[in-house]
Amino acid sequence: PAVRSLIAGNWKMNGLKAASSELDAILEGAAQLSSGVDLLVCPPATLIAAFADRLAAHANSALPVAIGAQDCHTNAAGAHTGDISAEMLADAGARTIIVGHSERRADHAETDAIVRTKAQAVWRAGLVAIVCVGETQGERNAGHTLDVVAGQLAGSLPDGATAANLVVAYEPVWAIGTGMTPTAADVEEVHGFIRQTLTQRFNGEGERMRLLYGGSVKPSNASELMAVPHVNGALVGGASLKASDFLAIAAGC
Ligand code: G2H
Repeated sequence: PAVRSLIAGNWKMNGLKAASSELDAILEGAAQLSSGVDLLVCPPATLIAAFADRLAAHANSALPVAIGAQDCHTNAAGAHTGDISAEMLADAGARTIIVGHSERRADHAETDAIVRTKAQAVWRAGLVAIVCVGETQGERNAGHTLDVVAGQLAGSLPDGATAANLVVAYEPVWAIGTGMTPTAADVEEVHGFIRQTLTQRFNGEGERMRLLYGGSVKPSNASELMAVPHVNGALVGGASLKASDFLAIAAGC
């Protein structure tokens, strides 16, 4: 089935208030994109409310752009110093939340069970979850890529996922921020496997879920990666910080 593409920018821990000029440039460029592409900008939490307000105030209210977040706590509120709930992010104007990024899994010891609970928290707040999976270099070298991805999908995705509430991002850990990318054939193998797994578990919904590739996506490699079967967009880190690069990636789908 035809699936709209999604180009999601994960700004990670980058961006001060002055970066709203990049958002403005993205909003201007978005009007020029083909109608089959949606854009998502996930700035640090400190900028979400301001970015959402800026998007809402834009003269063109039909822009295919949304603001998202990079993580959330599992609970809605409570004694969790420094944490932010999905409900708070929704209140600030986020429409989508990334959960289980490999940097969260590595830096904050997030297990599949935690990621699954976070995805449920995202849904509790009425938002869309982007759940990330992907193997390390060692796991790929050992020939375990599909086993690792299968385990992460089984453990990180809650029951009740639909094409409307879940996006899956395949991000090989060794390709993140390194400039190295898997070959198109490698991406096709993993995305085909993810599609098959999602369809077995979620039936027709799994056929229509958006599957993003992430890891060193940039304007020069985006069109080749986006043309791979079962790649429905990209999760872009470093290259999403510059509006012109982010828009060039979106133009390549
Ligand atoms: C992978 C990606 C965005 P980058 O983490 O999630 O980052 O494009 O910088 O490799």
